[in-house]
Amino acid sequence: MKKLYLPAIILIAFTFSCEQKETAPPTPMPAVPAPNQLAWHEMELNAFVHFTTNTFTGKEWGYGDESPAIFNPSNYDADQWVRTFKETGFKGVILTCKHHDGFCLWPSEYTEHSVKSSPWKNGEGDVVRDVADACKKYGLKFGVYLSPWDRNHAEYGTPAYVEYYRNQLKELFTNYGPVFEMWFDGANGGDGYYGGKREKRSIQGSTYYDWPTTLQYVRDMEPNILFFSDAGPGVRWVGNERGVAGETNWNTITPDTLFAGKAGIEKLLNEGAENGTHWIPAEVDVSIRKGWFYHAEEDSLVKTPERLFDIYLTSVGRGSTLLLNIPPDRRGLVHENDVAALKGFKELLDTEFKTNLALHKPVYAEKVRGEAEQFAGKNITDGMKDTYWAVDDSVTTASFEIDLQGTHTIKYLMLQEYIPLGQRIKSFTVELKQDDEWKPVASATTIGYKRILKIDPTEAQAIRINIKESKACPVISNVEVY
Ligand code: FUL
Repeated sequence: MKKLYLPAIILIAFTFSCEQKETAPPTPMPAVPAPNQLAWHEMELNAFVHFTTNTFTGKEWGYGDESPAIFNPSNYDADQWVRTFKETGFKGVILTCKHHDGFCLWPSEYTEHSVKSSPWKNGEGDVVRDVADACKKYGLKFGVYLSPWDRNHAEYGTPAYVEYYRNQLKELFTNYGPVFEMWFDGANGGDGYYGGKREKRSIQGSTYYDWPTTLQYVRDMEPNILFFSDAGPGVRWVGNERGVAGETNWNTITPDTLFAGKAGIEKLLNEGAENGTHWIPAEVDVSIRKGWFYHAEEDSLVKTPERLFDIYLTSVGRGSTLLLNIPPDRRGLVHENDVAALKGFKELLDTEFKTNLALHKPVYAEKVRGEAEQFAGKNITDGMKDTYWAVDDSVTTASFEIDLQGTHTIKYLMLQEYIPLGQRIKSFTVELKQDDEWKPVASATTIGYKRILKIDPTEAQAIRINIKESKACPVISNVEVY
């Protein structure tokens, strides 16, 4: 009997000694993304759709007295919108189910101010249904914008309106889900139609809506929902509508320092806070046109593919998600000029980022966490998002080189931290090897989910990244070179 036990004892001892040698992964930073935030980062490109009576009046903010009779698209096709977004690389759609004018794009049972009072489809139409269905058909995620400010509603400013708002959330979340993101717009201009009173109404932005109760109400219906507002809690506003995230862009921020509508915090929203207590990344919302709604006079002002590409670099390329607004026209179609711009943008992305010159190329990292294979430099170029290179806890400066195996012209460099462990890197530099000389070509600050650097086209055989400053040991999951 004793003899039989011996191999088992050896095996246990061996396993135990292996376990002893195993190097533990870096401890996560105090703030890390929740699973729904991580999934949101990976979407990168979402479409925003602004459509309501404004499309027919030419306004940007309807007063609230617009007749539902004017909402009557002649050639409406929500399938065309979502198909276009799918074909041009978008992963989600957020629809203005109700903008500030209060007109509802679905037949809400709580108001007559909706598509059911419009001649369009004899009052039987439902834009929210069509977009949600098209999203399912094309495999895009669906999100809703329901303006808290309502210039039509007679009871706006009283507790009864807050109940109305929650009832509408219930309709949207129970009938049209799943919903991945909920957009709470902070805008409130005060004056409006308000059931015929035509007056100015002021609310206390930080308390009137009792957001904690409303958010919990939504979470009970959609546990994975991500809330956008100036202050999060899921995703924060980037602080401008120009398509520009901070060159330094921390995903962390301290929510106490913010609340929707608070003035003077644009820089904080734009850059985040290095020591922020919560993971609340910035979303970059910008329109393909001058306005958020379609206006025929802006047909010639649609952003060019090159401009959209630049915006991509200052949003996705700075670790944010781009929410690009593409407003349908009075026919109820994405206009030809917008379709052409989106196709051109997609072509540019496909051309500029066609061949990753670093994929599967050798990586030399002088420091590796515990000398362990699991954290080796090769993880940076293996094309897998869940493997990463890391160094020992005490190390906050480190370099690695990628051998490009031949001479290539380099135009872009893309880096990704392994953000499930948090955002760490504060600054880094890039050098390219030409013949036997290392030449500095770029320096930058944060990386986060993704950082893309555009560099003057330069011939090189190798690339070296020097991490100069990091909050904790750097953890890099991916580097691509184009
Ligand atoms: C702003 C709104 O006032 C605009 O009309 C638009 O909806 C934009 C996305 O957000 O706050």
